[in-house]
Amino acid sequence: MRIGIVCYPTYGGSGVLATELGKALADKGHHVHFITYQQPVRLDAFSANIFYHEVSVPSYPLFDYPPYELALASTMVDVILKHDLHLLHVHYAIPHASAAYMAKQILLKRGRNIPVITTLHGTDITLVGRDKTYEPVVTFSINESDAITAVSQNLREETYRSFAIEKDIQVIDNFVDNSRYNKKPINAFRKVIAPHDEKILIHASNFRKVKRVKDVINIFANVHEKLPSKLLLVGDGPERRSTEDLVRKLEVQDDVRFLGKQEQIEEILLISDLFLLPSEYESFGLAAMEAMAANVPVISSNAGGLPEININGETGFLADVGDVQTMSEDAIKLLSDEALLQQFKINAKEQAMKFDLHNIVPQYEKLYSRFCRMT
Ligand code: GMT
Repeated sequence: MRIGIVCYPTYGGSGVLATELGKALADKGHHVHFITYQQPVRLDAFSANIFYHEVSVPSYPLFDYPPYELALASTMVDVILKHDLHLLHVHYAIPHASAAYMAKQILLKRGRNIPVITTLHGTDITLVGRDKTYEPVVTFSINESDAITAVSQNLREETYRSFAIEKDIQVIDNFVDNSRYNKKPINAFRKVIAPHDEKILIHASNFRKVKRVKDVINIFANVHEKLPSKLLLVGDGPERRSTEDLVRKLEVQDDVRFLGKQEQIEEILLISDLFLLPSEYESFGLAAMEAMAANVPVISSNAGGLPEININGETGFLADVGDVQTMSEDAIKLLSDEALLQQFKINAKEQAMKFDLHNIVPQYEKLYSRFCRMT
C-alpha cells in the first residue's frame, strides 16, 4: 500500500508512535510518505520505502499567524496526487484531522476519494481539543474521518464523553519495537551514573504540568532518604526550571541528572531500575511502555489508560494522582528487595511483548485494507 502519515515530528508520544508505525510498515514493504514540517525525530535510519515531504509555510508581512493548516492541506493534496497514495493516516486531531478533511474535499472535486484515518492520542481530546476554541472543529473533523482509532480503551471512552462522535472508534493500542531494547546494558555507562551501584530511577517526559514532574522529585527525595539512589530526568519543557528549583530545595542535586532531550533513550532505560510516571492523565503512557521493553518496572498514577498497561503488583505499582506517599513506599519496597525487583523486571518485559509491534501493526494493516483501492 502507499500510505501518507501526518504527525508532529517532535519528541511527543504521538509523533514517536506515528514514526515507529511508518518504519514498521516500510519494513513490511509498504511505501510510507511522511508529511510533516520537519524530519520526525525517530526517522533516523534510511529505508528505500520511506519518503519525507516537508510542509513549508511561506511567510508574508500580512500574516501575524502563518496559515500552517492550509499549507499542510495543500501539501497533502500534492503528495497524494503525485504519489498516488491509497490513504492518509493522521495522528493527533488538531490540526491534522481538519487539514485532512480539507484535502479530501479538494480531491473529491477532482474525482478522487482519499480515505482518511484519524488516530486520537490523548491531549488532542483531553486538554486542547476540549477547549471551546477548537471543540466544534475537532468534533466535525473526527466525524468526517473515514475511520477513527484511539490508543487505549480509556481514550475511546473519554472521546465519547467529551465530543458528539457519531462513528465507531476502534481501539488500537500503542506498541513498542522490542527489538530496539534487546541488547545488553552498557555497564561502563551504568558505572558513570551510579559508581557505587546505587539504584537508578528515571523519568522521561515533555515536562508539562500534566506530567507532575514535581511528584517525581518528591518521590525520589523520599527514596533517596532510605536507599543510595540516583535520578535521571530525560526531556525538557515548561516545568523544567521549577523542577530544578525543587531539586535544590530538597538538597538532592548531587544525585539528580537532567539529561535533556535524548534520541537514544533505550541505552538510558537499559541501565535503569525503576521508571516514574505520576501523571495527572495519560491516554496510554508510551514512555512507560518503552521502559518496560527495557525491563524497567513502573511506578505510575492510575489515571487514564495507565491501568491498561501497568499491572499493579506485577509490572509495577499504581496509586492515585498526587499520592506521593504511596508511590514512595512502593518504590522503596521494590528497590530494596532484589528478588522482587528482578521478578518485576521480567514481568515488565513480558507485558511489553504483549504490546510488541508485531502484534499491533497488523491491526492497522487490516484497517487500511478495508479502505485501500489497490491499483
Ligand atoms: O504526553 C504528552 O503530553 C504528549 C502526547 C502526544 O500527543 O505526543 O502524548 C499522548 O500520546 C501518547 C502516544 O499515543 C500517549 O502515550 C500519551 O499517554 C499521551 N499523553 C497524554 O495523554 C497526556
